[in-house]
Amino acid sequence: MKLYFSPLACSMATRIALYEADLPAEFVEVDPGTKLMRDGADFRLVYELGLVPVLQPDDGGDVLTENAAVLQYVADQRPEALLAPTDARRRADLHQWLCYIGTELHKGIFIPLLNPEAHEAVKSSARSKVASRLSWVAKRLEGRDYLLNEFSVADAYLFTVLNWATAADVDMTPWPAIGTYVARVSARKAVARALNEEAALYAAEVARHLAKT
Ligand SMILES: N[C@@H](CCC(=O)N[C@@H](CS)C(=O)NCC(=O)O)C(=O)O
Repeated sequence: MKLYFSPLACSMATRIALYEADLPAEFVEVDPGTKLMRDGADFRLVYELGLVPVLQPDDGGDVLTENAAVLQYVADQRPEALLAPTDARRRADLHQWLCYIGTELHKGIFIPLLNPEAHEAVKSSARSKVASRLSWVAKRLEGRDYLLNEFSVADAYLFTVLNWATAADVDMTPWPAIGTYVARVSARKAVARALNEEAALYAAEVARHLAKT
């Protein structure tokens, strides 16, 4: 498998899933600003929208896009890693959380707050949703270690998105259950490895941009 990713972007969830499942993969870095890969090739020739994650499965078929689809596909490549439930009801619970994270948190809150070009009205609308959307997550996590009790790809995605809180100026202190959860997830070996590697790649990406200015 080949994962097209940008450092510390939502694609980090798939790196976490790959490490959790101990699946071999090639990682291809995409600069989110220029849409170029490290060899200078245009990522938009891989996926015309220029969004990560993109996964090239080993089956020679089309690339796979969208976090919810990519994460479930990776989980299904190594069922014994138990990263996604197999029975229909529990798989629907997983799907529910992947959609919630993707729409209510990732796109609904964090993308507008992280976008320096977003109009203040857009940011203000995103800020107005923070308390309700994170309270719902915190309520779910009370008395549970992970969203579905056991670690799943939904936790890989939620952790990746919550990792943007400082950069987005989202204060998490009203939700101690989320703080405890983030500490629990970041203590996992696969998660710590993914985060350390992507933080180093992100720092290198920033340095390359600064060198050009
Ligand atoms: N709906 C897509 C969204 C993916 C997405 O927004 N990726 C961001 C990184 S977190 C990206 O590639 N942004 C670059 C851009 O907007 O040009 C999914 O869930 O996979």
